[in-house]
Amino acid sequence: MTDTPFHCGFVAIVGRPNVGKSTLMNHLIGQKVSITSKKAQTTRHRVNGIHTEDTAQFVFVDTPGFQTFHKGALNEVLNRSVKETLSDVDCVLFVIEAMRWTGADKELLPLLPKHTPVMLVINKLDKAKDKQALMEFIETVKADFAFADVEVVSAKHGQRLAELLDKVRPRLPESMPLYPEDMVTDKSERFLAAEIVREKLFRYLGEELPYSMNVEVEQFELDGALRRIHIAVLVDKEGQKGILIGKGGEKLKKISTEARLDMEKLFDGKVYLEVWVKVKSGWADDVRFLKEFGLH
Ligand SMILES: Nc1nc2c(ncn2[C@@H]2O[C@H](COP(=O)(O)OP(=O)(O)OP(=O)(O)O)[C@@H](O)[C@H]2O)c(=O)[nH]1
Ligand SMILES: [Mg+2]
Repeated sequence: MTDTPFHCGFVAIVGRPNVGKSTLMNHLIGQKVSITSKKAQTTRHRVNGIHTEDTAQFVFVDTPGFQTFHKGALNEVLNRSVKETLSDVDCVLFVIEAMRWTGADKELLPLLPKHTPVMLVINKLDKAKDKQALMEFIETVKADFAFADVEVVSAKHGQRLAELLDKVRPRLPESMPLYPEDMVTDKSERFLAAEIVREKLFRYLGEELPYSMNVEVEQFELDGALRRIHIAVLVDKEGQKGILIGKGGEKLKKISTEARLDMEKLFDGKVYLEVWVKVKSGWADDVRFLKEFGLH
């Protein structure tokens, strides 16, 4: 019998906002550890998602969508996070949307590493109805960069993810696993709890509002099998507080209930969750404040 060597390595997932990077990572690891939404720039923190097989361990690094169109302290911090990730991985998944090869995608090409394999991952395959047009689209994109490989997937519908893993696996270096086999993320439950609340803000509030809010865990306690979690949502202005709370407290209640259900699923146990709102002004452009939240 020959011993198959174990492979383990880091795989960065990068791309412009909203192409489906976080959805892809969640489906690759089979658990929802990175938040997703229809709005661009949902992801603000790097999140590692771990997928372990008999002979390989993939450590995916989900990154914030890279963009330079809107300047500001927050974007600079997010973009730096992407650049740092790219310098230190074994393989890169460069994600784009099927049939959309935009200026914002191309902007990222100069940042891609030269000595690390970069795979082109064309997501949202379910939206591309015309096969011939898709083939031509792939050729157009391939002409712009020396990709190590190409795969077409639908993250949301779990299509062709096994094929993608097959292409990434041989790129991982020979190494012992870095994490226990049942571990799906390196992030703490405390971090994940705050992220889940942030996801609900993105899902249930209007276009602009969630970007000016932040979320802070004020208490996280284990009481037997029960987790007691208190979370504050920090808003810029008094008026935003009213919108978030909603008529008769309905909106905040919906947000907390959905967040609690997601936490119970992810933590596999009962959660007692309290969410409240605090006013804090001017955070979006205050780098010092971003640092307090570990975003630097
Ligand atoms: N139709 C379709 N939609 C998808 C697919 N994958 C992701 N989406 C949707 O695309 C939107 C963005 O998904 P995210 O995973 O949050 O995208 P992201 O690239 O992580 O975005 P940022 O974190 O903002 O950069 C969500 O509404 C997803 O449901 C897919 O395969 N097909
Ligand atoms: Mg994301």
